[in-house]
Amino acid sequence: GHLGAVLWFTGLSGSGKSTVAGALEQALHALGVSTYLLDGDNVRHGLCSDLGFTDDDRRENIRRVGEVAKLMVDAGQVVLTAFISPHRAERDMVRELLQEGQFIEVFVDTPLSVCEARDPKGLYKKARAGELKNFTGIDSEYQPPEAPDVHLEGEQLVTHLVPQLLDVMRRRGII
Ligand code: GGZ
Repeated sequence: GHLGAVLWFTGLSGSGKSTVAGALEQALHALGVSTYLLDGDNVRHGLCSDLGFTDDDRRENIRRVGEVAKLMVDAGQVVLTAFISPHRAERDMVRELLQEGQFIEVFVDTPLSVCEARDPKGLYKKARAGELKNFTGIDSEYQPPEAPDVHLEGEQLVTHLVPQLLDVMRRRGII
């Protein structure tokens, strides 16, 4: 069996949060661990479809995701979340919602220059052109974690990053 926990991925748009979380999810499934991945794709179209990207809206987005993650952890799930979650205060708020050891903050540390070069959806280009306002890293702040539980070098391959995460989960007795 396994214990409920949240692996909270934070990082810039294009940093690789969803990619790493998705690869971890595959590895966990192979071990028989039941998981759920929360990200913008399944949250911002439904639960948070009324929210945009002002500081207040991002705060409310993260608050709701935190509360949902807490319910899922109570149900024994391993929850993976992939949101920019740019503010320390909100990430700390989610940490406070959960029991000691149930919240694992994973910083996907990919330099802005690399995220911008990747620009998979062309959003950085739009932000630089002034067509997209409040874009994280351009004209909206990203506050990097000061003491993340896991600090990933986001430029490395997922095949290298996933084992690091599995190790942390084993050491914490989650799997
Ligand atoms: C940042 C934005 C913005 C702005 C749209 N700023 O790379 P993506 O496209 O797929 O992921 C980004 C996603 C960020 O949503 P989150 O819910 O993770 O943000 S937060 O945690 O701050 O609430 C990006 C897209 O939405 N996107 N506009 N202005 N990212």
